[in-house]
Amino acid sequence: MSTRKGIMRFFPFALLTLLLAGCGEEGLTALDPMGPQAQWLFDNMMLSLYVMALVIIVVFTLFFIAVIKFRKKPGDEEIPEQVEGSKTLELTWTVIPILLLVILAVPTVTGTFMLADTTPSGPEGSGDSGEEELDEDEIEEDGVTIEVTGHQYWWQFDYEEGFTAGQEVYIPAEEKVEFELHAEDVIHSFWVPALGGKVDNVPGITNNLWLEADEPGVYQGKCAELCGPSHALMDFKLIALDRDDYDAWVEEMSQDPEEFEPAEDDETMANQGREVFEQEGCIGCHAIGGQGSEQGPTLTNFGDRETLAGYLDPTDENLDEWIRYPQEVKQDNNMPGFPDMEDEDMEALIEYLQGLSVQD
Ligand code: HEC
Ligand SMILES: [Cu+2]
Repeated sequence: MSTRKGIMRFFPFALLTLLLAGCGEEGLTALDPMGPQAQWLFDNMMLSLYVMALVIIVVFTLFFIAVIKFRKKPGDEEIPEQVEGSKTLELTWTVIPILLLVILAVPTVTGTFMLADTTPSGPEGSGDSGEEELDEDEIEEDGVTIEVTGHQYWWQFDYEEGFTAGQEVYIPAEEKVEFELHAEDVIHSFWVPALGGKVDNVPGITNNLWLEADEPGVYQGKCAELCGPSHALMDFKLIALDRDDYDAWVEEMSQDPEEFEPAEDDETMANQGREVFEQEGCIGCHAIGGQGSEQGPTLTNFGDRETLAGYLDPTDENLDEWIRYPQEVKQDNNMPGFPDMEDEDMEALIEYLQGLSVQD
């Protein structure tokens, strides 16, 4: 084999390496677990990897020993002694795989029950201390359950306190949080790789999932079920806050609708923007502070968004482009464009939307 051929043989592997390098999108990895569920998945993956590696090493070592030791040597003319059947060997290669399967099955089965119990933990955390049992009533009161609805191509999060958030789901850190998954139109899948496995959002069905973040932070989420032309852009964020900050956020989000209106002074840009928002019919699809329709993502805390439409930087320029030509930014999404909006109106509208914040 020429050197050149040798190199060509490795070409597919080189290509694969390049492809796999693409798997490094910021925060979208299950190999850096940031919560107990993700940790469990990771540990199980490593366990099965070790078991498989062990099997491969043992089998291939025996195979090569056999091939090398018993190959035909110069001068070997006679057929060697033929051995058939060996009870010891048969038993060995039956019992060892059974043991290996048990080693894999025990953590898998116990973990499956652990994953299936989606009861939220409340502020006590998920540590399974005996005391937790005693406080069960309290836990039910304090534990956080969030309804998640997948839409083409955005996410809606309904909280028990009665308010709605769009695109970004806030949870308290160090607590087991329950998610009830629904879909409005087609099947989507809710996935925060750093925190746990994905579970499908299926129209007409409620699926349950729990996740816990070990520490406060912003975690990248993604729709993991092909749901249409803009499926790949159906990203979201999971934002874990300390319990106190989370409680403060919930309180801000639950305020009366009037609290989200710009101050009374008619001259401000934000006030003009609010008028444009009503006149152009944005309010027919977007609610703010619970006021308006929820056909599109709620904009109550739009000014706090990490992204625009799930994946863009929320700059004024991007917002302008989005409002005028949403179909070019996110193909097939359900927002109509406003290409002819007056610059002055647009400026006021942007000012108003960017100012919608519930954080200091
Ligand atoms: C017919 C319903 C409809 C109307 C009218 C509408 N929108 Fe939307 N809007 C949507 C939908 C649906 C989305 C989600 C698109 C996606 O990401 O798939 C959206 C997304 C947005 C977003 C991004 C939200 C986020 O969280 O990133 C902004 C901002 C927005 N719209 C502003 C406006 C403004 C301003 C107007 C009025 C000028 C308006 N919309 C009119 C349906 C509508
Ligand atoms: Cu989707």
